[in-house]
Formats: sequence, C-alpha cells, structure tokens
Amino acid sequence: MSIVNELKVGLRRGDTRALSRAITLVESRLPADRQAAEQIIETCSSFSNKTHRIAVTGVPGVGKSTFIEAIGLRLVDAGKKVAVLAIDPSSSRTSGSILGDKTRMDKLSSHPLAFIRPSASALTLGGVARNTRETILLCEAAGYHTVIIETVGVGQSETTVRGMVDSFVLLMLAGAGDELQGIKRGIMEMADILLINKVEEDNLSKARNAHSDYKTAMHMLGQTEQGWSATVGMVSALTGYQIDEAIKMIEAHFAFLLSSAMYEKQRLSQDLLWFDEAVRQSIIDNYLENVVNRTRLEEQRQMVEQGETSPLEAVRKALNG
Ligand SMILES: Nc1nc2c(ncn2[C@@H]2O[C@H](COP(=O)(O)OP(=O)(O)OP(=O)(O)O)[C@@H](O)[C@H]2O)c(=O)[nH]1
Ligand SMILES: [Mg+2]
Repeated sequence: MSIVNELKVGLRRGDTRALSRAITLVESRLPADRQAAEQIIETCSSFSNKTHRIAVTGVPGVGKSTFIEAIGLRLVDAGKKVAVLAIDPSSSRTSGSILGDKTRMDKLSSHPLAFIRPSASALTLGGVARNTRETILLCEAAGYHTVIIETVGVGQSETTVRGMVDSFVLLMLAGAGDELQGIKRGIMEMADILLINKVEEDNLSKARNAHSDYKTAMHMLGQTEQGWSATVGMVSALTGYQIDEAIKMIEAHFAFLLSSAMYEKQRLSQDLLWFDEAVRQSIIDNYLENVVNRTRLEEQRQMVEQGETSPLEAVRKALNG
C-alpha cells in the first residue's frame, strides 16, 4: 500500500500514529511530502461532521495551557475526542524545545481520547497558517470532534488563528496593572468568550470588579461579525473554579453558531480566506522553486543593499528579467 493510502486508512481508523505521521508530512517542506500531504488533505471533508474548533489565546503565562488541560480533561471524561495544537510563531528561536515543555499537559496527554501536538514550526506566519489549517483537518479526519488551538497573545498570530476557528476564547488576568494588559483592542474585538483566569480566594473581589469592567468593555465593542454578544466569565484553571461554567459558555457559543447557520457561513468565508492565501503562497513557492529566479532576486537584492538601484527598479528587473 502506498504511504498515502496507508495514512488515509489509519486516519479513518483514528490511529494516532497515522495522524502524527500525516501532520509531519504537512509540516515538511520537501515537494514529495507536500504532494503526499495534499493527497491526504483532499480526502478530509471540511465541515460535514460539525466539529468544533476553539482558539485559546492570552498573554504569556495567563494560563492557556492549564486552562486547556482543565477543559480538555472534562471533555474527554464526557467521552469526546479532543485534539490540542499549539502555535508559537516565535518558536523558531527556541527550536521548539521550550514550547514542547510548556505544552506538556501531562494528565490530558496521557488520556486515550486526547491528542496533543505542539507545533514548533520555524516557518513564516503564512506557513504556520497553512500547516495549522491542514493539521486541523487531519485531526478532524481522525475523529477528533473538538480541536483546541493555543496561541500566544502577541497580535498577528491571533488574526491568523481567528480565521481558522469557530470560537475564540481570550484569557485575561484581574487587576494586573493596566486595565487591558497590553491586549490590543483588536484582539478583544475578536473574542467570543472572555475569561478572567487565576480567580482564587485572595483576589476574588478584584476579579469581580474586573469582571464587571470587562463586561462593560465587551458590551461597548458590540456584537461580533456573526451577531454574537461576547460573554465574560471568571475561572481558575488551577483549582477548577467555574471551569464547567466556562465549558457551558463555549458550548453556548457553538450552539448559537449552529442554530443561526453562522457555523457554515463562517467556515465558508474561512475557506475563501484559505484559498486566497494558498494561491498567494503557491505563486511565491513556484517562483522561488526556479534557481534562475532565486539568483536574479538575490542579485537585485544586493544591488538595493549597496544603493546601486532603487527598490522598485530592482523588483521590476528581478521579476521581468
Ligand atoms: N494560581 C493560579 N495559577 C495558574 C492558573 N492557571 C495557570 N496558572 C499558573 O500560571 C503559570 C503559567 O501557566 P500556563 O498554563 O503555562 O500559561 P500559558 O498561558 O499557557 O503560558 P505560555 O504558553 O507561556 O504563554 C503556571 O505556573 C500555572 O501553574 C490559575 O488558575 N491559578
Ligand atoms: Mg502555554
């Protein structure tokens, strides 16, 4: 059996080894691997089985991994298959080893219904987006109904991830100095559910104030593009405080998407976004595959560096020969 068929069969059976191998193909930059990956991806249907894609974001250390483990454990205990993907666009600097440690999620990862994959990718943001979308599809093909994506709250990765998920969960801290903790307004606007994490006895009253402030702030921001009014809650990922309520909030958003037909609409517009990005990426890849193009580009680049030509002229020469 060819590797492609072997992996397709493995995925259909929900075999995690086949899933890991398929993801490795998707992450590979070798043309032969990419071709195999595309053949596998093509057989993964996009939204026939109404899977739920959830992003969890927030500043470093806010408790994203701990929160994902807490909700993930409850979901698998309820018999759901949960896949967790972690994206860190900056992980190229750490070769992923630190990320690997941080996303261990020990209890969840040892559960037979959970699959955890830190995506320590040294690719460009465009590459991260491409890999992650495809990885989501592979997980769904392997029967994971819920796919949770952890992303560091640094800005651009959020927008990319927002374009891949159904529900966007933003974690915040209560009273950590600045009211919005450097979380940009744009990221708050994207949130479907905002949760204040690390709410424990010693900061309960501070958290209640923050809760009401954030409720006002989210109300002022108005409804999301899908016509949803963001909900705000308080949790402790560590103690489990209101974790069941948080799951209910996330599930309520999912139910809203399904009942309003926004689920399909959002996924279709995300597919369009994917198409546009894939076209752009493929044009770039095709161009750079050609050695003559690469050489010409490098020559012109050096000329710009040495002030021998203007950037625009260099572009024209590089692209038109
Ligand atoms: N007290 C308390 N500590 C928490 C809670 N959630 C997470 N922590 C702690 O906060 C630290 C960071 O938690 P992580 O889950 O790794 O945070 P993260 O947002 O995934 O961090 P990065 O992946 O580095 O961005 C750890 O020491 C956790 O034990 C909580 O609800 N209460
Ligand atoms: Mg983490």
